[in-house]
Amino acid sequence: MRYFDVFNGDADGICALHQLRLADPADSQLFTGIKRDIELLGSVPAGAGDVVTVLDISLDRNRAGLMAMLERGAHVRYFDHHYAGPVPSHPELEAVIDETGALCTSALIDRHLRGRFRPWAVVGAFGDNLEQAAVDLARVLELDEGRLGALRELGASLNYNAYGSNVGDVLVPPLELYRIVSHYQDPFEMAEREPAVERLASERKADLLRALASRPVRESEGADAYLLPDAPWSRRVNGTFANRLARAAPERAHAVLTPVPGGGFSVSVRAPRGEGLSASEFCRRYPTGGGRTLAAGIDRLDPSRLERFLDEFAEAWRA
Ligand SMILES: [Mn+2]
Repeated sequence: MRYFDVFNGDADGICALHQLRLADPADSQLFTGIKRDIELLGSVPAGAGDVVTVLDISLDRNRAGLMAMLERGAHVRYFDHHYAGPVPSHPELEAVIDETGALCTSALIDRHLRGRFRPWAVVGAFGDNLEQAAVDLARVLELDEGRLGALRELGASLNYNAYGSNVGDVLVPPLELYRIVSHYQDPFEMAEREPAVERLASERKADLLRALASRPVRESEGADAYLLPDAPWSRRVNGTFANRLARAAPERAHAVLTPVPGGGFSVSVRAPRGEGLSASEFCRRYPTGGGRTLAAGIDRLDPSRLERFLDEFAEAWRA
């Protein structure tokens, strides 16, 4: 029997897998990528007798790969909170999917493990910008503001590393970042003494300062859209900047567009809190769009559709 772990290379995906493997160590083959590399299951050669664990990547975007490995006889455990579409019913598939927008994959794993590695679930939730979920998870830990802040910063830094249009844009390849994380039992220790974390935090802050100097390219009643310059730093900070904007003005919608090599734009969308159109509903109107309730994205927006996108985004959440 072989084990395959397939996970999103962001904070939530990494912290979800780390909790699982702290509880149940296995010599597994790892498959991951940057945020936009989510169609991962097609390349996993699992078959009869193998166990595949899939964390924090959209089932809808991996449906073909999932069905193929189930047909080959693999057993699949699937935990996620992105838009899934219809979940196939198959005796070899265990799926825990939560699309309410309130929980992240690290929180689903925390529930599965009855809170055994709770501080890592808090890191994953902060990484996904789910402030309320993170604070709720942290309550039983009775952390002071400084310690809670350390987990928030660690989540933000791990998450920041996952953005970029290719592995060359990011500071640490996601697989390597997972391996670094996997050496730490205690996230506070990692936050304090891991050089990679220190580097990610300082680069994140520098990139964010550059982004915060930009003005919206389109402002409307309930929505602001930003267009960052064509540079690796702006592709890295795209999601971090969108999260910052959403925290500063949660009642508004935000879009951050960044040119990508080869043409077009990568887009991060944050929906206003509360009822109404979700970010993933909006993004799925475009080819290569998808995500979750409050945070979603478009992997590549065709340049010819830029003006129309800005109009449609301005209209989407008009009061
Ligand atoms: Mn997630």
